[in-house]
Amino acid sequence: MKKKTLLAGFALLGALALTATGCASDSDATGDAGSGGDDGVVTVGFAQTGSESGWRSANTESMKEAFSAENGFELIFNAADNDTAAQIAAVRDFINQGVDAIVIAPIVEDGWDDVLQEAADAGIPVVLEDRTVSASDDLYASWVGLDFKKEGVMAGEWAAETFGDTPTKMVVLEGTTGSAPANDRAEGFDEAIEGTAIEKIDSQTGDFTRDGGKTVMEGFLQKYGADGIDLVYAHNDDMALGAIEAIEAAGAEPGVDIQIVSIDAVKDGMQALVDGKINFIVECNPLLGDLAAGLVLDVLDGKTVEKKVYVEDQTFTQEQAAEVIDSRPY
Ligand code: GZL
Ligand code: ZN
Repeated sequence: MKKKTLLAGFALLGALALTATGCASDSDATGDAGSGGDDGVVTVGFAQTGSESGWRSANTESMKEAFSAENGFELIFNAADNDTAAQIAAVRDFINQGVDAIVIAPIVEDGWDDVLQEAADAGIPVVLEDRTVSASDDLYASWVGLDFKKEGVMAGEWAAETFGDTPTKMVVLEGTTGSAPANDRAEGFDEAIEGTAIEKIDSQTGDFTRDGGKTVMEGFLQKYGADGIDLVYAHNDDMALGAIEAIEAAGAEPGVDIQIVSIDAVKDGMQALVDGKINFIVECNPLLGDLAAGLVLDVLDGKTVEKKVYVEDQTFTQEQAAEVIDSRPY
């Protein structure tokens, strides 16, 4: 499937913004303002993963700003505290409430077929944002997010260039087990370091949380000693920040004795990069709200939409982070 770039995404957004304006204000003769109920308000149920990381907070803020009352929406928000069963129950609740559309950031890839089929049977379109599902793409209208495998490749390419043929012992702090970013970031990174002297000596989930990263890193340090670890690959900044605490508590210098490569580029992660405690970060853009809202309006207005809308990412060295940190929106 041809990937849409961010630029095309913004073009789409421009068109959609017009639709949105038209939609919210156009109440035609029958009083039906198009896609919304008879008051023209589009009611959307949003099933968010929870509040596990700085990235998640920025994503939630972006979604709430886009699905706002002034943009013609009534948002019913649910954060599932990283609990898949609770998230599926929230979606079932949206269906029972008869919302106009449902948006989901699915905690894990599997287990979505039944509830997505129920939404389809109820005639309620579903748009996925951020993470993806393994269910057939006939069961949702569109997905907007990031290329997690590419993020893993970019992190792995940095590691390959930095360590190359130097024997390197690496531990991995994995994201939430079964989630698309954890699966794809691992796959991309492993492909990128094939043939190098980087050896993955251990890998464990820290569930994308700072505490999780700290606890898992403490375990690795007890098992291998600070001298037995050269590199940490963290699937997100929050776990990297937890690992930094553990490494410092063990009397080692993060970014020097043990290098760290991470993904997200949230403010705290970028600060650690500037401070030399992280060595390289791959961005994962959380600002998906406007694109998701545009897709919802387009789908409700019967327009054809791309099945996948990719937002571009970038990467940061310590020097680059110092240049941009004050101007970044999250
Ligand atoms: C990635 C997103 C991940 C972030 C984590 O798009 O799903 O979940 O990398 C967040 O910080 O918890
Ligand atoms: Zn409309």
